[in-house]
Amino acid sequence: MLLLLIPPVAVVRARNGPYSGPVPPTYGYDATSAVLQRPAWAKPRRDAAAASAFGDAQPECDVPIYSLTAWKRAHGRDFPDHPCIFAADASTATRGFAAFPDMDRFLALFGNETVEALPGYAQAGGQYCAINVGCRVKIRATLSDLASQWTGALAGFYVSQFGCGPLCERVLPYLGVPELFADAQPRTMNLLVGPARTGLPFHYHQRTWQALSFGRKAWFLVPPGRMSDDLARVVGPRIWPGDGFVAATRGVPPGQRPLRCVQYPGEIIWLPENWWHATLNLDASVAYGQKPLLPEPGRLAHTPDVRTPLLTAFATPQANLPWFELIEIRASMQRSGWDANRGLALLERTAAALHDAAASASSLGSEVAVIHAAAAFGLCVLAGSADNSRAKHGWPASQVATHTAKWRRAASTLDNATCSLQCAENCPAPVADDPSAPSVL
Ligand SMILES: O=C(O)CCC(=O)C(=O)O
Repeated sequence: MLLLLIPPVAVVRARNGPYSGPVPPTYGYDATSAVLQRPAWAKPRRDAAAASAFGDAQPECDVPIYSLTAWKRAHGRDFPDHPCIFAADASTATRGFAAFPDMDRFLALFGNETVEALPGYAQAGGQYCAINVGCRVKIRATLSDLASQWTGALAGFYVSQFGCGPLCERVLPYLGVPELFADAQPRTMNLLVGPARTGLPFHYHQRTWQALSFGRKAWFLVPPGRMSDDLARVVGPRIWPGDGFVAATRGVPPGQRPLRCVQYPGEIIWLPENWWHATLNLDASVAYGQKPLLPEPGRLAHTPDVRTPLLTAFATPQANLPWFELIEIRASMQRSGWDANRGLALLERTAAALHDAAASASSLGSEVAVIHAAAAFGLCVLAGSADNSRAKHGWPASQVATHTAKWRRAASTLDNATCSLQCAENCPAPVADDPSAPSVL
């Protein structure tokens, strides 16, 4: 069946009512005694002698790896005040861990569910799709149809659900909540399904835990408020997919690159609030988790001996109103009463920074094609935003057109295919060889 390109308004609506499908198989997880007989596929974390998944001589995980049981013994119900991994054992395992040994099994169970998927660059923690422009690059299809094109046209299209839609409702009975988090009221549920090389660009939010059923997932972390301009240029918060920037982090020390950790099946990652994070699936994977409220406000363990060393390499404070914070940029335009000159200047600054960061991709050792696609998408979004302000807030048409034509031309030159998707009929011909190509951008 052909996949449809859909307008941004289509939303998968959650079905109400309890799950009434077949009882999930348990595959060795004995729910009554909570004893996990590790299935054969649940390989141990890693062989100490094995090469790092990041391809350099540095440790594969910069954050502590705890036994959940030992953490609980030491800290009771307090959550860690720093990012960590809880190692796979009976205390982290759920039926989901045991029931989905691989993507084939997951698709056999849930492939008929309709899902929405976006390329990594359009996920962006919602930013680039949240400024009233809409993501034309979103697709809606059954999970099986989507998966059939993961090695082709839809490589990079990732299912990331943070509200519980039909797929999540059917998967939920297979999942459990590890004891440490069982008392905490969840704000939202995470369900992420994708092939290797998918993931989310850097973003941050409230505290979160996330378990992995199968596959390996690389996490990149930057402490709260410490996304410096230099770091941002490498990792392109909100917009560069992990497969765009990962090569640029190879062999570089933390601080000049994010902290990193590879999560393995059955492990849980914990992130306190406001830690910047991005992901890159190293294999096809299914992950699930929750963003919990604390059992009691403020109950984070106080462990400066662990937390402080994780922060020290990131000394530079985060830039004020950085180019990547589109929601903040939009709020600033709103505060100025949608003043056209100020708004266009802000969008121009954002477009220029985006373009400059894309232009430095090759010198940084990033994956140029991936970064250029992301930047092309972003420039189209900025142009769409200016057009919307013309229509809604009376920005002068000729002034807007001068800027948007330039941004769209730059988008087309960076990646014409992505420009055609997001700028659609407004995407001009590329001008790669034009020496008078936009100098501002
Ligand atoms: O698992 C992923 O790919 C991303 C999850 C994430 O970033 C989140 O839950 O906020």
